[in-house]
Amino acid sequence: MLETLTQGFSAAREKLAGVRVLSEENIDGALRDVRMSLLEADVDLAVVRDFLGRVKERALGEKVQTRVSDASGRTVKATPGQHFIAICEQELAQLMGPVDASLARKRGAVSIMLVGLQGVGKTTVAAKLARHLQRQQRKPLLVAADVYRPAAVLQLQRLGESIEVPVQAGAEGDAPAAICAAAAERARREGFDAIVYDTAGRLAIDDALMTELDEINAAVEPANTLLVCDALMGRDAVNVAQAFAERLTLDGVVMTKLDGDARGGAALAVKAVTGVPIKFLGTGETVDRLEPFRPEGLASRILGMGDVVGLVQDFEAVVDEREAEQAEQDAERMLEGKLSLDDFLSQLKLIRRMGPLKEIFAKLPGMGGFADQVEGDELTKVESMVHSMTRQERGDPDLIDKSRAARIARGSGRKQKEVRDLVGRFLQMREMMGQLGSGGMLGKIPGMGRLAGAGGPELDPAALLGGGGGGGGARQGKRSTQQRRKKRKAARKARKKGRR
Ligand SMILES: Nc1nc2c(ncn2[C@@H]2O[C@H](COP(=O)(O)OP(=O)(O)OP(=O)(O)O)[C@@H](O)[C@H]2O)c(=O)[nH]1
Ligand SMILES: [Mg+2]
Repeated sequence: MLETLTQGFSAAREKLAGVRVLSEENIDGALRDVRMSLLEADVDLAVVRDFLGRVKERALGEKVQTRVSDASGRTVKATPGQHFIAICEQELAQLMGPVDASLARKRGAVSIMLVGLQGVGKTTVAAKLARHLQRQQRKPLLVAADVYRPAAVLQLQRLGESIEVPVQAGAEGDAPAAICAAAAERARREGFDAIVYDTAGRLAIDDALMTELDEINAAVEPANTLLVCDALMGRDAVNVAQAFAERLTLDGVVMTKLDGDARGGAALAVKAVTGVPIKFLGTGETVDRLEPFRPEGLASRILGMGDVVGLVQDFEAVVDEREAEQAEQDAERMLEGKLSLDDFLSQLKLIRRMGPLKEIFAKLPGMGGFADQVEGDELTKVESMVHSMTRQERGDPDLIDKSRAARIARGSGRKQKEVRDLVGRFLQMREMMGQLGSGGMLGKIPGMGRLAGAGGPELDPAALLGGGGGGGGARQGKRSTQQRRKKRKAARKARKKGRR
């Protein structure tokens, strides 16, 4: 996802690595790489020109502060290269934002009409949104208003079944607007407080399509009209969005298939060109692969700095309170270099529930390379090997010599080499964790700042720019995680009190 852009910014960062002052010359050099990657990512030309102009102007015009306070108030050194990247991060976020990913309501109910060309993911998004609304304690109704493809209704019904959301469809010959009006009526009658209308797609924008959407619009007056766009379409997605925006009042865009696209230019340019903000990202085929859009998060990911706030949100979506506490304790032990193979296994299992590992690691600064090692059946293999170890070995894998490895391999039905690889990988990871613990990235992980020893934390770009604009995502996350932790503590106390 978005690798093309990340490569461009990495190249720029490298070019500026040893630079003492930002000059027109070295900025131009760095921006050349950025320009190339933006164009390769299929970002609209005018948007590219604008973006580069703004970054250059700021990079030249702003005095580079070499000493700034980081999130914890410590004074740290900043380099001109870091300053440049911080400007890029803010400008990227600005380009895509501001975004309010919440959904509008009418008379207390959330209603959403989904529109878009054929095959972009409308039906999938309908189910994903229903799931999203369910998570917010709403009771959604799905409406199949695609009357042209017989399979379309079936598709939505299957999706609805999988998340236990009822699907309203019409009888043969019903007009889409009539189906939607009947569904709206049923929603009111039966107490549904959210409704999602899945409409038909066309190969191109034509009058018949627009008239049909106008009719549905007039019949049910949805509180939200969202355009579904396919990231794979690149710049075409932006053109389509423009055309829809000219005919319909759009409240937002859902950008789908971001998982299948290395370029991501559409995500960057759609707001700048059409004025319509992205509200959600679709990052996979299954119903839980929908993310409320956070421009700062995407900007940070594009710059190769991960998206720790997004990661924490993913994490909190899948774990309960007890697991969150456990994970926090594990993390503390990890950083003290006390990670055992048991901890490792339970962490892996927890992480697996958060979604495809490639994506999770993409949100962790510098961890992208680890994904393949734990993908697929690997987890089951790891599990069987760990279970064949003695308690002592799990706690102290350094003990595992050749003869122990042979025994573990026999016990788990794996090869000796696999056992050795696992131990090697584990030790490598533990070492990495140790390095993280002594400063660096952990300063930026919400709730872990205090664990990041004396090694001088990495810079939060927002700190460089006085915290204004789009940066500072990580710090926001830190604050809210601490708040949540406090809340959990308070809740525990209250429960204890109640039992007495
Ligand atoms: N990888 C990936 N695939 C997606 C995503 N969203 C949808 N798809 C796939 O894209 C294909 C089309 O999705 P649909 O939801 O049927 O698209 P649609 O817009 O309803 O299509 P029509 O009703 O024919 O216009 C399906 O195979 C989906 O599984 C996504 O975010 N990532
Ligand atoms: Mg469909």
